[in-house]
Amino acid sequence: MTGRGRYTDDVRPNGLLHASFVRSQYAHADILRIDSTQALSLPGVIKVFTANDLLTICKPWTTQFTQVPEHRSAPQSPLANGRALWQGQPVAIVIANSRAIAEDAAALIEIEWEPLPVVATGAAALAEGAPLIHAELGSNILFEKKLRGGNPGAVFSEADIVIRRSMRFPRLTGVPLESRALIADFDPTQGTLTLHASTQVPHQMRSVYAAQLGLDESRVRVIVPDVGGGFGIKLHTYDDEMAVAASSMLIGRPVKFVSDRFEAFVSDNHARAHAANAALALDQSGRFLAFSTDDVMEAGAFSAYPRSSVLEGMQAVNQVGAPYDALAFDAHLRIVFQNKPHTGSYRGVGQPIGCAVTELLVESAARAVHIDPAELRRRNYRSAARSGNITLSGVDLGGELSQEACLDKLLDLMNYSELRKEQGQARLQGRHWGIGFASFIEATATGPMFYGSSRVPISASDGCSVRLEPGGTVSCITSAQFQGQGLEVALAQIVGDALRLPFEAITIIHGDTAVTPMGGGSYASRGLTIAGEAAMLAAVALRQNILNAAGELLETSSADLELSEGQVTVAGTDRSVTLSEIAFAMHYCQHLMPADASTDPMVTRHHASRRPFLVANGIQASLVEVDPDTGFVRLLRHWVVDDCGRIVNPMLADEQIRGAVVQGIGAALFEECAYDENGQMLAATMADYLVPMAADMPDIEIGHVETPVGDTLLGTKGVGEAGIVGASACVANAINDALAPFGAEIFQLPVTPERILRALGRIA
Ligand code: SMO
Repeated sequence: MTGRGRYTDDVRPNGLLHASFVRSQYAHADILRIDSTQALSLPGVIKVFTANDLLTICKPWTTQFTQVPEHRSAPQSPLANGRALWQGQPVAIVIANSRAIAEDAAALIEIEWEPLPVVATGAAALAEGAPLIHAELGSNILFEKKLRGGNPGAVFSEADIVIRRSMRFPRLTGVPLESRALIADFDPTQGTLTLHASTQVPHQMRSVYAAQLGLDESRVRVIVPDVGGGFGIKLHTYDDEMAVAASSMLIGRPVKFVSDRFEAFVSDNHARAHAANAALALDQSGRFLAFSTDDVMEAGAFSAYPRSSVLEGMQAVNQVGAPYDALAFDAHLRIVFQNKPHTGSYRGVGQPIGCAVTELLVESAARAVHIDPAELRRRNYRSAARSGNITLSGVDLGGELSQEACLDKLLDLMNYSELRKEQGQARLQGRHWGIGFASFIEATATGPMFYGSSRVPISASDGCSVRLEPGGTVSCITSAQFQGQGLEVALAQIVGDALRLPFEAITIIHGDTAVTPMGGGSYASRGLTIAGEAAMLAAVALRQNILNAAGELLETSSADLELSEGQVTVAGTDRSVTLSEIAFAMHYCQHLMPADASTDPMVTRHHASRRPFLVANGIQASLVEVDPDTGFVRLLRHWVVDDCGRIVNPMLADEQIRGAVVQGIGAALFEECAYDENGQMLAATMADYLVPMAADMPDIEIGHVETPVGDTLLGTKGVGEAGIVGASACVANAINDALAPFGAEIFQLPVTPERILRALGRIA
């Protein structure tokens, strides 16, 4: 608001050059000839590079990890090498004195193309005789998995009722306000590469760049200025970014690339893109017996690097039915290549799909058995005491969930029974209100994602150094990476609390691999729980050092000392020493401290979660009004009750939930990376890819159930994705509830006015 933010694009090193890309206009085509003559003759153009130029210093990469051998991808280069595999794939990079010149020059590059048959959908990828995107892999299947629990065949065939629905969830993308941005600065005199990057994962990026460019990690430094949103888009390493780094190495000058909005839509990773045939078997009394899903997910042309395109699919199937007890489970997942941008992480990673598949089935079942949907959920919620911690799909929930407490709180918050009456009255007046629910679990605070695979440099831990400054304030240097969540506020609270200092006395430093401890960074709702625990451990250790030093100054045992705001006192006396006196002693009089006393003014601690994740849970509800003449949906109210363990900062927790709910509403009603059958994107502008607007959004009321995690100091679980996991399902259910009197149901997102009118039979 004061104009003092500093984003990657605001960084302007001396000698800076600018990059622009020529991107493939075709979804699938051979590149016969590239002619850069005219482009190179434009004044201000420094270089034009194509695939082979960069391959001299940048190795191709293949996404793989040893723990999932059935996952396959193909080698990818910074620039399309002889063949383009999606519309938007970078083919040539122009380096010039200004971005404008680089763009003008890019337009002068002539490319002769030989278009190839396009695989534009998941179904097309699996069709008999489909063109192969990577012939050497022998099929278009990137990953296939079958999961089974109990005896689903028998349970489904003997069940009283089976709800079967075919569901469609489109490609989405994260649309961070700040697009992807990178400045690569290779210094040939030092052999060092410095990157200013808009990323969620500085240490991962350092590792990946070093490996691909043949540099030692100690020669690569990633600095992250302010980040204007990441949402998972900024977890991956992109071919165009690697091309920028390679170009800087070849030229020996800094090169900046800032993605414009149009190229963001065809080069940022996409996500979701599921077609699922799903079923729920239940008996007449409404007891759930089995869930199944057969999910075909789009991967795009390559598996995202280095985190792959697999996690979205796995979580989309293994969370189906997770909140409920059942006897059997059956899932089939196929993730397939097609000529589109790769799919990868986007806030929630598959969980919004697992939730939607489950919860859309549950409310269809409620209508079929004429049981109130809240009551039907209550009857079927899983109980660890009864069923253990592990779901039929193999997800370890780690203990009892608090689903009934969340439901009770939600029904109270929304005044449910009253609301149902109002809904009935509204209907009498010709107003079609719908109420929908979605129970959800959220796998948070991801620890060891790939179980120590040496190939994937993703750390299960985060680290924090705390330093007592000479004046008695504290600096907190964290491996957490901020992208607008407000995590720095929560870390300052944690450190301040442990050291009895006011919030203002804590300075947070982050976002520089040369300065901070190493750690995983920000994704999977892990920042507070992993990096916050590290900060807590470091602050507790520094507190002990402060007491040790104070003990020397006061000539007493540290066990007799009490730390209060800005001073240490001998318990039960008025003898005290101020924190700045202690700090002075720790910094300038260390030589007077006994050599064997721990009085270091700076300590570092790391925290690694030993579990793959901590499972949070909650429930959402939505009230909508549907106009059956226009198909327009008005969002009236939205409620969330979430259990993310102990809450450190209620305002931040609530706003994380609200922001993510809004993104989930976007997926429910507006957003779709629409493509035609030639793999041409139809929605590559903000006028076509509709993100939710503030004025369209309902008030979002939030409640919490707090079940602290037992084995950490903080007791927190993640909260950053809870909102998006449940919101789409909940809004879609509310619309289906409004449409129920018409006998219409919709199982395709986004639920647009057109789809509503079609479901109502008002248009063909
Ligand atoms: S999609 Mo998140 O940044 O793990």
